[in-house]
Amino acid sequence: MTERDPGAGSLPQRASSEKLHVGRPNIGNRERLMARIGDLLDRRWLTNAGPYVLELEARLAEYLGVKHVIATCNATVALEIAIKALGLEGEVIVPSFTFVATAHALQWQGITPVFGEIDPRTHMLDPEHAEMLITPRTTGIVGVHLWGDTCDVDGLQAVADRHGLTLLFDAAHAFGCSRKGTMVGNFGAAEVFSFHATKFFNTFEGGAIATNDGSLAQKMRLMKNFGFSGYDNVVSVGTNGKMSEISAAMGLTSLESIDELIAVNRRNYLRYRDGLEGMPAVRFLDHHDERERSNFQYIVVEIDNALASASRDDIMNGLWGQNVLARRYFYPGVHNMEPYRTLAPHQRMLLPRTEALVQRTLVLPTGTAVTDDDVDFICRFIRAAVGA
Ligand code: T4K
Repeated sequence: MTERDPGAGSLPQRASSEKLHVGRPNIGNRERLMARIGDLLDRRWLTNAGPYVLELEARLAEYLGVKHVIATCNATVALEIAIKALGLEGEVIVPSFTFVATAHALQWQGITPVFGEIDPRTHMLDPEHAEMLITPRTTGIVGVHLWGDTCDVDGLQAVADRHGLTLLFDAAHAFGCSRKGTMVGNFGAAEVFSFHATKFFNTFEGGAIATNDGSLAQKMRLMKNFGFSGYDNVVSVGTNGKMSEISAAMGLTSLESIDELIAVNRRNYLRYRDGLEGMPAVRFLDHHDERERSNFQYIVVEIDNALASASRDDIMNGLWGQNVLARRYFYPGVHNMEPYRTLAPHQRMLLPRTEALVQRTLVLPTGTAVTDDDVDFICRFIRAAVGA
């Protein structure tokens, strides 16, 4: 802690030594999961469009109200497949304030990610700034929904339409969320979900692509299975993006508990919001809107380093000292990571809002492994640390 800090001695101490994580996996009904695992072992059908994967795809399509869902091994490969199937090339505009996979999925196939600024209110891509970045080489925009909220879908769609660009969404954080009453999964040309262990709805590793475009869905289905259209018949370039049966078994089990998982997240979210209110140095990212659905899967605060007695990093280190493993997602911004930092060093100068935001954000633990007492402790700790 720095000299601005009120002193570790005056900060609350946590009694438990159990670690609290951002992204501690939620586990649904274990008996149902074990029964499904027993079944898949008995069937000796472990992957390659097995019955659980097909059932999960159908249930997800129903839940999202979307025509096609393609289950995948993770969201990164799903993004790569969608980008390839949509024929993106040249330059594609993405926010820098995202998990590095969004940009890597482009760079991996020789496409230049061009980093757009965020709207400081929502932390998501600002359509006006995105429009300023369009060049003759631009073919698309990848919008990213963050924190259980949705980005400015209408604004980005308008920019894409004006310039004949393809719009894809990284919806890794937005499974179970809606915008203007429509579930995420229905926007743009396609949307990609992550079902990684750290997501509130998980399949161990996994992801899915949702789209209402039948021919795009067919293309992506082929691509995720090496381009095979039946035995011995390869009709396109492809990769191995398949979800395994054990992952689908976890997904089906998680889906049965989804309402309870969201209810727990929502309760934690509201408790954090109450516990952190009234501190000028702390902004709780409040995206709660009764008219919309959210998964409430991330608790995000911004610490005003000038107003607080301790900086964001001091507070994070202090929390780690109490076994509360808060995270500073998405520090230091993708444009400051390799290879982007070296390929385009000037981007730093062009993204002042993102540069400021990565110094302020702190993501706090939530989910079924976090108790009311844990939330109360974390709020008390932050209040004491900022000197409120
Ligand atoms: N787009 C966006 C916007 C994303 O956020 C992500 C992934 C993707 C795309 C790509 O999706 P995938 O290809 O992964 O499906 C974690 C996750 O690995 C990553 O999936 C996620 N975003 C990102 C936001 O968070 P790390 O590097 O922070 O993971 P790690 O290992 O530090 O784990 C986070 C915390 O969770 C730790 O405190 C430990 C805890 N944990 C983790 C695992 C795996 C557990 O308690 N149990 C576990 O099994 O990236």
